[in-house]
Amino acid sequence: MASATRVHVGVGSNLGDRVAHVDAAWLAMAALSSDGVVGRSALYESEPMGPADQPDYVNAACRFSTTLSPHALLAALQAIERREGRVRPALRWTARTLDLDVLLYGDRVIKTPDLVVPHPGIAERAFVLQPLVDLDPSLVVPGRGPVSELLDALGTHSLRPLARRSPT
Ligand code: A4P
Ligand code: MG
Repeated sequence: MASATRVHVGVGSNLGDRVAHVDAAWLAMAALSSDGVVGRSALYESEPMGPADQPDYVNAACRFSTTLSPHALLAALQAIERREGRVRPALRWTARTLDLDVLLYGDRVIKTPDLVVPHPGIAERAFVLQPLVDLDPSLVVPGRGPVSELLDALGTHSLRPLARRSPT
């Protein structure tokens, strides 16, 4: 059996029932996890980075171990996005029901036309770093440093913690 790699996935939504889309993504990722377990961070709300004429985002991060290759993981995440009604217009950074990004794939550095890991924006986005710190404060982004130090450099003023509807 292939050995499992620990991965971190960024989850974002700014259309429809945002928390429901994030919850659905967390549940769906259990099928990709080698032991069925998926850890998840708290939820955070923030203004959109990029075009401002769209609703605020809800962001979180998930962590699990998987035997899927990096590209198979990306394809599986895109299938979950489609199931949650994601439509991909030609324009980048438009509003979406669900966005799933491969933030980290173990300590691998991957640079292919359709998959770049660590995710390129990771060190500049508090809405990515704070959820990663929730999951694992000692986590290190290959080539960039510990998530806690990257977050300290940015600050968390742009984030609003969001309550879950029901305990998990
Ligand atoms: N791709 C390359 N590397 C990766 C990766 N590590 N994970 C490729 C996922 N996909 C990766 O993505 C475009 C292409 O990126 C994919 O086909 C894949 O092959 P997309 O999801 O179709 O488009 P996108 O999300 O609009 O573009 P992009 O550049 O991935 O944007 P980001 O970085 O996902 O940012 N503001 C707030 N507050 N919160 C957010 O979550 N998110 C975005 C989108 C903008 N503003 C935001 C937020
Ligand atoms: Mg994306």
